[in-house]
Amino acid sequence: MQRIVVLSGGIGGARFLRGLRRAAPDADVTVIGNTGDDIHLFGLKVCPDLDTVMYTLGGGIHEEQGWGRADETFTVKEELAAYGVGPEWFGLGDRDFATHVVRTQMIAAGYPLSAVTEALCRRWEPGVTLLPMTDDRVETHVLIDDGDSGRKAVHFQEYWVRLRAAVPAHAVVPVGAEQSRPAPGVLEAIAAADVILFPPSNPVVSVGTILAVPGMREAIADAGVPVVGLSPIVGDAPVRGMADKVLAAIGVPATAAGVAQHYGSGLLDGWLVDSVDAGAVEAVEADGIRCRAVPLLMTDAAAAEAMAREALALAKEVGAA
Ligand code: FO1
Repeated sequence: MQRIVVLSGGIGGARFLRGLRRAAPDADVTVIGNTGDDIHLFGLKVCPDLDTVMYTLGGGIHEEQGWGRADETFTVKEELAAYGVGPEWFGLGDRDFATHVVRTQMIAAGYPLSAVTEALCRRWEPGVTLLPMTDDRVETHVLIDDGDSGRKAVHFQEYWVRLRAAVPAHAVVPVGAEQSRPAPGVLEAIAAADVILFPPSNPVVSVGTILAVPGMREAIADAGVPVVGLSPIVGDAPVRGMADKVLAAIGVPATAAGVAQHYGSGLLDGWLVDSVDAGAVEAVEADGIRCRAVPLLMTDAAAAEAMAREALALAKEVGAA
């Protein structure tokens, strides 16, 4: 059985994984999920990227929105607001709240996040093994302007959701990453993998944060198996979200080739760019990364499945080389 490891953020990663499950229904898929987006709100631990993967693969996601639950209501949020308790800018729905209550209760009882995630997945049956990148607390902060001359760090969700990434990001810092350790099963899954995939997730705040966990990069490089990524940038703009804003913060051009070069040939063996970026293939290959141009817009599950097939085909090709 083919063992596939995927480093995933939220919406883009989750939709790609749905395609991968269709493309390789018999594969043993382990997802290493970003937890740098996690936030504590109302005394509860919220893990947006883990939940987005879990709900998307488990059939509970709000399809159009890409995050949160389908058929959601917001009574608890409204009641909290009536008490003057915020933040109001983060949309936590009633159904979603239940997930965070269970998670927080289990963590308070002493269970690590990896065990909690496993327990939550027992309900959702995502068809993959979903592991948080770490059980330790890592929180992505973004450095923005404050007043005339100062700067301040805000939580990634405040930058992303409240500020809609509309202000310049001067730095992106995964606070706590340096001291974190990969969660149980993460290094083992990488070492046992036949293929490692980087879905079209945010290269800075999703895949980049996972790679910031000590030991992760080395484990991937040492696995000695094909590592193939898919560009989240199509035609010089992010497919979703505001990846260009955080790429600027780390000085990486928001282009399909720029992201491949940022990961580098030390990590990546293969890279898929969208057909409109076919002109980037030569530059990526010149950097020692095998590159193909294929359609990369996940307009529906069939398109995501086709992308996953292309990624596995490229992995096979670089593996045979
Ligand atoms: N994204 C938004 O744009 N607005 C929201 O109010 C919001 C709430 C939210 C609640 C739970 C959850 O799991 C995700 C949520 N997201 C929301 C998505 C999230 O902010 C980001 O898209 C991811 O963290 C980036 O991967």
